[in-house]
Amino acid sequence: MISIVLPTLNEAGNITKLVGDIEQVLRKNNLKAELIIVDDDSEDRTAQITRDLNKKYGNIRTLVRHVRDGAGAAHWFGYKSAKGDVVIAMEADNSCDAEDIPKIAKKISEGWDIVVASRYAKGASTNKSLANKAISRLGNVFISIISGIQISDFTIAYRGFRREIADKINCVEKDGNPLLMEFILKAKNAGYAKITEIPTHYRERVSGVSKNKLMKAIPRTFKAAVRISIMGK
Ligand SMILES: Nc1nc2c(ncn2[C@@H]2O[C@H](COP(=O)(O)OP(=O)(O)O)[C@@H](O)[C@H]2O)c(=O)[nH]1
Ligand SMILES: [Mg+2]
Repeated sequence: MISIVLPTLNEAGNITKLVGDIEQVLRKNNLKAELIIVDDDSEDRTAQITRDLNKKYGNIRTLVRHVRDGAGAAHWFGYKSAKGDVVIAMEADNSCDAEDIPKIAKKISEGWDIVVASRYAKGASTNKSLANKAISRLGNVFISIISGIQISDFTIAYRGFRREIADKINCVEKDGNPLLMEFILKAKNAGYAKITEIPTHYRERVSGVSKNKLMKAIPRTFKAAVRISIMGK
């Protein structure tokens, strides 16, 4: 079984379409999955909407946290709560293409430990602004060099991995980008070194607002990357 982890903070305008898209892809590809919504007590009734969606689909678990300590912490909580053998994490703002779910699952079943849906791999696309893309790409090249991991996107939420990795490592970062990077580097250090990527088509959210504070996230991501690569923790 696959556990699909979706952290949400005020995604009422996005979650119904996303869940519908995911359920359709699962059905079409004969995949068995649970959807784990990690909601940080959104004001816009996101949790209530997903509980209602469960009445229709029956495979959705809504977990509500009453701390708001970041998208990274929410992801980590979702990873740890997963019951499937394979975890696939996504953003909940319709920026990730659900059609990649079977491709990621297939790669894991072929023996890969982590499969990242990269915005920068050959054949991928993203509508990020040019400046934003340049900074992100440069940062990712740096992380790839210091970690020795040959992928092009360490800070994308969209990835699949073996569930057991979340038991073998301990992630401490709270913000989104640092945690997403930390997970991959610590997994490699713990021996889960079969890490690969597939190209994805990433579209920035149309509904709702971004909660990512890049000016804070960028230095934290670098600091954590250096710390993990050099000190191993
Ligand atoms: N549970 C939870 N989810 C969050 C939090 N911050 C962001 N998210 C979710 O994480 C995903 C990515 O966040 P987003 O704001 O789109 O960041 P961006 O894509 O980097 O601009 C979305 O699904 C958000 O709803 C948070 O503090 N708690
Ligand atoms: Mg987003």
